[in-house]
Amino acid sequence: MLAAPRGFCAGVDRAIQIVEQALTKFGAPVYVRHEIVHNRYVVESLKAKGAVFVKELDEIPDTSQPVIFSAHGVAKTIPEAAKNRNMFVVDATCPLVSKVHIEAARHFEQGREIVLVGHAGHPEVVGTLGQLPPGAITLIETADDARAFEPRDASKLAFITQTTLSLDDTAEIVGVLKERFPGIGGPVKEDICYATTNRQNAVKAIAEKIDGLIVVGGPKSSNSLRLVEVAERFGCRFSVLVERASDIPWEKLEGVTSVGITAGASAPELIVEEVVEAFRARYEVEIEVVTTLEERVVFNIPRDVRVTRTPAEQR
Ligand code: 0O3
Ligand code: SF4
Repeated sequence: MLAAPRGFCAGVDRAIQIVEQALTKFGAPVYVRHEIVHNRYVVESLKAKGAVFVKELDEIPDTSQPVIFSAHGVAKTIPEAAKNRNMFVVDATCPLVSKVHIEAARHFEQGREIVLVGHAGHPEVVGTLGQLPPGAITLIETADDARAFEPRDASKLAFITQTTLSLDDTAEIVGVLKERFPGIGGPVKEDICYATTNRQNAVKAIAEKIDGLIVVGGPKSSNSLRLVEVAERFGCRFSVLVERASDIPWEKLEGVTSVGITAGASAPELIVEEVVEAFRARYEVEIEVVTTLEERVVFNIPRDVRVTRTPAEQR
């Protein structure tokens, strides 16, 4: 069973297009801070076209070539450092991550203490925490953290979340916060994006009908890891993350008759096809696509790097 929606979301598609179009427009090298998205195949393909990936800006020589920030977003200090070095910055932060940054700034201006629900050390969390001065945002990771959290003033509190979290875990954490602090400000539910939501729901829709789930995605990809968890929690006998077809643990598939396949928001469909082909090489395969919803979200490419016209401009 092929879950749908799966694979690239609008933010990932936009981020990859930004690198590709920057390469077309300005030639190589184009510098990218952090993996543009958490997928080795995507990163290696862009490297082969002339993208140079760095961890930090100080690894980049003085240059007038584009410097691209990854889809996960960056702390305020990063564009400041780039400006000091007169870098030509193109920001590939997903607009739905930027939206959370704007919410954080708004709460801060209104004098609220902010709780961020997310995973410590993840680049999106580092970027969101770095939107405001140290101490303005407290990170909480679990429902127990939410139970233990002591605000400075419970009447001036707000929450925001990472975009790629588990819907169920986050509902529990937000539930604890709302119960303890009924006046807490924040989004209606959380800041988990449409793509994360739809991919988790698509897995839930097939979980009871399959013996196990293969999730195509990178080991650092938060949204992909959440898909593995969803299948485990909804009763699949096994649920595994694979970067390529060669990672499929065939020994776990003994006696299995029905397998689900999905892909995280940063995983190319080409690898889903590679996985399906690997099954065809070993089994007689019958494919059923289970579509829970059609996605139509598209984000524009920044003008600075755009070589193709937007759909609106083509009209
Ligand atoms: O945030 P996550 O680890 O899931 O990142 P990926 O795998 O690169 O997918 C894109 C999602 C993103 C940029 C943040 O929402
Ligand atoms: Fe944007 Fe969601 Fe995709 Fe992240 S997973 S890049 S927030 S659309």
